[in-house]
Amino acid sequence: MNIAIVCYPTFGGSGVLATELGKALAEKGHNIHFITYQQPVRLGGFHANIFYHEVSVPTYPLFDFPPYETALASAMVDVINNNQVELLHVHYAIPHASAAFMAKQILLKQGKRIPVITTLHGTDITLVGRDKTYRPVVTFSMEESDALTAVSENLKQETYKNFTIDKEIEVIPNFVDIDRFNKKPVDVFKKLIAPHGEKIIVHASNFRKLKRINDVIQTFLLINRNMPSKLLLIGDGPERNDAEAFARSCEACGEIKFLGKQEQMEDILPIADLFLLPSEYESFGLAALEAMAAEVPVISSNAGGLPEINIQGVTGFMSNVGDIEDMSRNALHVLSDHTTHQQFKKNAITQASKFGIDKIVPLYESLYKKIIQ
Ligand code: GMT
Repeated sequence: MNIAIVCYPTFGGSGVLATELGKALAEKGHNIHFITYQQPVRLGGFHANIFYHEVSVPTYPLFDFPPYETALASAMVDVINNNQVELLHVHYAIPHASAAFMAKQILLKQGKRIPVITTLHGTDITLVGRDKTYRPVVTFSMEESDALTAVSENLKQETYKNFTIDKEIEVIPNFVDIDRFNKKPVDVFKKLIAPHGEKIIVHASNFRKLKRINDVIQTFLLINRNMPSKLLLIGDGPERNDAEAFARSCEACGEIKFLGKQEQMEDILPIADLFLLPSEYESFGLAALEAMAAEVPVISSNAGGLPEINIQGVTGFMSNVGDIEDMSRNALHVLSDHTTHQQFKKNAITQASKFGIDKIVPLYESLYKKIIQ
């Protein structure tokens, strides 16, 4: 099949998932055309079946806000017309689903019918999309998509709760390439970070408010009081400066490292003993799934779709949002006993395998076939 994929190219989970999906489909022989304003972060390397089309948005003195959505719709029309594209798959509703609707209408006028699949990822529904500024357009473009998918059962329910739509939503969960994350050996790298055998705790996100970075640091401080440990914070975003200032004010600041944006998560995650994700909301929590694929147990909040991947007392533990005492108690429980920790590590990868690339990508392929027909 010839498929066009539209996503955010940055470090957000929706862009990561869309890029990994495109790469997996290309491996299976499909031609994939990425349409975005920048090369997606996980799209390094050359692949004969992958094509990247950059959307450029010219500036003009009249524009305070250059019209990206218009430029995107025009790019969609151009790529579809010139590359025998059979299907347009957009990730994250805003503004991709409405730009896709516009492109579809333009192509219809030219006598070409192009089906559109919209995949909902999270904040496009739960935070930004439900805001009245965007709601009518998001509602309309969801209805007009030929198929609508959500990355978790929780997100499907949230969508029906927040929007009046009749469209059926198919849940296709996020996936992970287990072989890539389950790398060994890691001892030399681990020794560099934790020379005295300290436990390594990792958090990765785009440092937005809803990730509750302060909870990450405070949970770590409670752990660190009882157990020699190091905290690695991966990623960047609006909360990073405040979080760094807070970390510097703590007595354990020497044990906290901000690594910034990292592309090779598969090199870092395997050295972790525990992954922390105390978010206010996660539709799914792809970062936690990638950690589990690297055999890392997860201490998370119980918000949104997290209970669909992190199994209480099996792959890690979940606590109410903000309950840092409970999170640190659970972390110490998992880390303080070698046998328990080993069992949780095994359970984590077993659970991650249920979301293996080999199981989930075929679900997208069958949906594509159905929609194209
Ligand atoms: O929350 C983020 O860090 C980014 C955001 C995005 O859309 O780029 O992530 C959402 O999509 C991911 C991939 O489907 C999910 O794993 C995240 O849970 C979801 N984030 C939220 O719901 C807050």
